[in-house]
Amino acid sequence: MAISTHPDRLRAVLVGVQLPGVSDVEHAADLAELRRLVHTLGYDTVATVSQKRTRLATGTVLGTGKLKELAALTGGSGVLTSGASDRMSKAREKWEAAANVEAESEDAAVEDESDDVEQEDALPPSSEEDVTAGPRPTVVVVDHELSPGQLRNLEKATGAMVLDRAGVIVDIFHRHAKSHEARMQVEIARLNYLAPRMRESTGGRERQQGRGSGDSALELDRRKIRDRLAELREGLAAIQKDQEHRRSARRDLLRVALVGYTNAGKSSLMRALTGSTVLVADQLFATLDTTVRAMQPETRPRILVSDTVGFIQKLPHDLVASFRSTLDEALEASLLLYVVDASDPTWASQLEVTRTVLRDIGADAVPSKLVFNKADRLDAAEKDALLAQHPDALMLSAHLPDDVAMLRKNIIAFFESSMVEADLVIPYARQAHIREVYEHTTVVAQAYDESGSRLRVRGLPGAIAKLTQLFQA
Ligand SMILES: Nc1nc2c(ncn2[C@@H]2O[C@H](COP(=O)(O)OP(=O)(O)OP(=O)(O)O)[C@@H](O)[C@H]2O)c(=O)[nH]1
Ligand SMILES: [Mg+2]
Repeated sequence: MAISTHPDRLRAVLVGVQLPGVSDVEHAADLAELRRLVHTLGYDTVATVSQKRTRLATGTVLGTGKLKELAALTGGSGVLTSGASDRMSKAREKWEAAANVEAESEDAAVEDESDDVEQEDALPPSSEEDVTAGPRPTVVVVDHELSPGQLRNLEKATGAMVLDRAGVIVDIFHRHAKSHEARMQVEIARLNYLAPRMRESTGGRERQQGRGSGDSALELDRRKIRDRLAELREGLAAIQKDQEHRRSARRDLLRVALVGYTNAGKSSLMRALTGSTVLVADQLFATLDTTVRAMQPETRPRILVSDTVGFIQKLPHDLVASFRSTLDEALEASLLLYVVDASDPTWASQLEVTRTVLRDIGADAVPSKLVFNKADRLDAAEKDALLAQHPDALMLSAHLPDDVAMLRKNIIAFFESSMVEADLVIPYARQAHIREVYEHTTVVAQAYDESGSRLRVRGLPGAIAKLTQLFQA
């Protein structure tokens, strides 16, 4: 799979429509998040075009007046006549070349929007933006899912490359995926995202002229995608079977998973708890691979910690589905730590996104603890207010060793509370298996008699039942 080679620091304009039921604050937060996503992709946001509407306009998302305003920034015509340029923008050419997508053109249906003019309350642009300095922006990023037709219409009217939120996320995933498995998962999501956007191009003139029938060329592309998807799914299934194996071997171990919104600090806590060197970065979706490590210093029995991919609002469904191993990791943990960036004013809605995704896969039955991270950025009053609201939550900073020690104690206490004590008799002939006892339990006392060694152990009921069975056999 080709690696995207985005030109450095293209200039982008963000487009958002504030729909009914979305407050000004929420809308601003959505756009701020999109700006961070776009930044992660390596683009600078130089302007934001935002509009209040009762619904998204079918043809271009924006109303006619706002579309003109947008086009004035990018240097496009701002109109959707069939005479508008069909040529791809330079930025899209590069993007599509990097993405291995066929260059296409089309005459998407242009819808009449005359009845669609509504209030056009522009939100004040953020102060960081300066559209007048430097070259014109060549990328338009829309904070909504666009149909393939809307995307093409917007490209025609603006002369810029247009991406929607899902496209941005898919692209970040594509660039950050490291392991073989994550790369396969991302490619599946990416092909699923791209396939319908190719479908719309049936009948493109250039295509028909250049390659014979547009339909058959498209059919060929579609078949290629279908074949590749089948191949990827097969490969992924094989990897996942392998992983299931490993996971089932870990089933009786003590496992805690760090879950939460992207950038909450999961990997930072993973590092602090396990001494591992997983990537920590002030980026969205820094982590796309699930990592499992033993908590350090090691406990008896060992406690395994998993770092997982972060969530985000409006995460394309295919992407969620493709990160199955992260979700499985969460499902099989005995304890979920919901990590929240307490310094982010939108932490509550971020937590809700995490809860919803995990509820959808049935992981809400797993015992969990709320962890307010980045507490070093809060003052005492802010911390007190949060704890008053959530008395059971832990308030800490991944950067403070004392706080991490406190979290560690809490994790250990959680497992302690679900452990039971039992006696195991290990016949002398079976001493080779004693290692497994130490792996899964804490040995409280040990004695020897004629039947073998007698161990008083503490462990999870499931692990003790298995060991008892092992030594009775
Ligand atoms: N001030 C402060 N910054 C933190 C804390 N924990 C993490 N950070 C910073 O927050 C950013 C994101 O941290 P990560 O640990 O990569 O977050 P993550 O949840 O793994 O993010 P993704 O992998 O992108 O989902 C980094 O710049 C960290 O240094 C904290 O307790 N205090
Ligand atoms: Mg991470």
